Amino acid sequence: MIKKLTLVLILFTHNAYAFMAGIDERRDTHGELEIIGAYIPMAASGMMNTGYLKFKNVSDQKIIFHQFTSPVWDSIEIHNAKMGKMSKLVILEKSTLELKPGSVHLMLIGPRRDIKEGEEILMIGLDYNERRYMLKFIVTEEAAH
Ligand SMILES: [Cu+2]
Repeated sequence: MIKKLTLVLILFTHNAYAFMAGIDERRDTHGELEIIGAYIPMAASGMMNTGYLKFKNVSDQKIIFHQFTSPVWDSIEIHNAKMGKMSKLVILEKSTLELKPGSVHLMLIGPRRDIKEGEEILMIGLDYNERRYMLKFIVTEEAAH
């Protein structure tokens, strides 16, 4: 029940944001991609932040991201488990893709300000059809070492 509520909230915020930002509604996602449990753990001092989440593509077409942006970082890279930069992120039709520690992740580079635990941070993912997907992350406590 809580998960359903969260999803509704994200969709509502998405539409409101799209409206405010003047994003072309025809390029909006219309719920074909679910964003589950997106989080950014606090990093140890001097370490870069990373973003994790699970994508669920409920549409019958693959979604290929090639860019992620956020007002909080200068750039966001898609990295594989060995910190190698990937040019794209493919989420096959009717399937899920999880970005998690020790695997594919988003590398958040060049922070423009400090972040704090419990904060919500927005990111925009851009796919090859130039469609924008809004991702909402929550900042969590630093992962145990
Ligand atoms: Cu990395």
